[in-house]
Amino acid sequence: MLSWSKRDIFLSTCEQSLLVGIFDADEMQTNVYAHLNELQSLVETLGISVKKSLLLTLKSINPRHLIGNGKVDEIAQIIVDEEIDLVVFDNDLSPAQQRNLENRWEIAVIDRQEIILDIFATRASTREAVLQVSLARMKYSLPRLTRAWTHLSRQRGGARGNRGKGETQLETDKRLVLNKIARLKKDLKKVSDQRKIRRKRRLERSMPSVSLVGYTNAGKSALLNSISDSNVLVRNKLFATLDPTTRCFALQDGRELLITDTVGFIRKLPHGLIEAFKSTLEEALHADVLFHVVDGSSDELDEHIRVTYRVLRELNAGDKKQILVLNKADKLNRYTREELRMRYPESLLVSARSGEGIEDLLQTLAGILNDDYQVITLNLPFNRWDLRAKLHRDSTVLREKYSDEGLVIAVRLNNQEKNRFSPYLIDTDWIPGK
Ligand SMILES: Nc1nc2c(ncn2[C@@H]2O[C@H](COP(=O)(O)OP(=O)(O)OP(=O)(O)O)[C@@H](O)[C@H]2O)c(=O)[nH]1
Ligand SMILES: [Mg+2]
Repeated sequence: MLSWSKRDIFLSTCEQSLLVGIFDADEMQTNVYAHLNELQSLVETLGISVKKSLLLTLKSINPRHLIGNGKVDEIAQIIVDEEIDLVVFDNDLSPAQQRNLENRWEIAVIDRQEIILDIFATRASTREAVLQVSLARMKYSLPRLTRAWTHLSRQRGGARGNRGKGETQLETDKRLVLNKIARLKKDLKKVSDQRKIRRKRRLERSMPSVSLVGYTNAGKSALLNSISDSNVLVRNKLFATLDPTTRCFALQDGRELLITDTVGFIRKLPHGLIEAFKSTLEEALHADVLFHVVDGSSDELDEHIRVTYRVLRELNAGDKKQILVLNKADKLNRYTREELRMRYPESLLVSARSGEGIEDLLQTLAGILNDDYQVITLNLPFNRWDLRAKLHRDSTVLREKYSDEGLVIAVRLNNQEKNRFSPYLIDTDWIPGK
């Protein structure tokens, strides 16, 4: 087994891969193909082309190689005939199975988890994301590393002295990785403390906010662009977004909102990565409303929605107010549109590309926010000009006029903010905005 840095270099030289998917006989054939197609996009995202895909059913699990000896030989032949230099399994491989297959085929063998970890590693752009991905990779490599060393030390011949040396080497190596994990955790804590301060500042503002969540490649970043006209990275590559990116935009009535993009979810997201991104996602989930974005043109729509709900529940955000947004409407014909409307009556059909449905989406959002944010009127005394400045900075001020005692100001606030300003609240029929 190769060490991680050597593995990185090695993987970057791989050109032609063979994909292997294993399915139960009772699994739907279409699902299995969709999963393998998804694995193909993941592998291609890393710049490795897919020469061939194999679907296998297993009568029983062979603990040594996962697949039976006959299949191991058959694949060995394909590797030679097709000049394959990388085999990727859709199923998880144990560290031992991975090593045994690599020894047998003499090329790199990796699983879906490792592919996802690698994609995250290449996409991480902020310091926090880089640290989080490194930590997840270290944790993934620890058991593999340990067993690899045990295996190597045994290979060294088994003389007593040698074995002792092997064990020392293993211990040293383990300690190095554990030290690195401890250091990464410490660095991460520092970075996330800083983020908490920023979040607190943001929460002190009463500006409403919305977060885009959903399966990878659904079009969240494209939708953010379309809504905020910003330049967030949009790519036809999975996981183009790793760090939440926040923009500000205004509704038609002038109300300003924050909109945050998040990292896409995926089937079988390695657990270490869910952990890693929890903190980053949690911040986004503090939003007033979630746009749950799905690729409406995907055959795997139902599964994508299910995966996203599951992750949201894991993040304790299952009950959050959300709008199901079926994106890529420009790719749908009349019949599919009708069918989707019947299957998901609560959803909105939009296209980030053509702009279709975006106005409806923003109006629905405004409706939800109206329930949370109210227009209230305050009478601020002249000696509290600081409060006026705060309202102008952090909320939407609709109108102001001078009165005998001070300034009458109509402003949109949520309940929490409203309580803060309750001493100055006045009941008036002065209609704001007119
Ligand atoms: N036809 C069509 N394509 C779209 C639409 N919205 C996005 N796309 C394409 O879908 C692909 C993925 O879009 P992104 O916005 O990067 O998707 P994402 O949900 O942010 O993906 P991750 O960041 O990986 O989670 C890109 O090739 C977009 O151009 C749309 O409304 N119509
Ligand atoms: Mg994105």
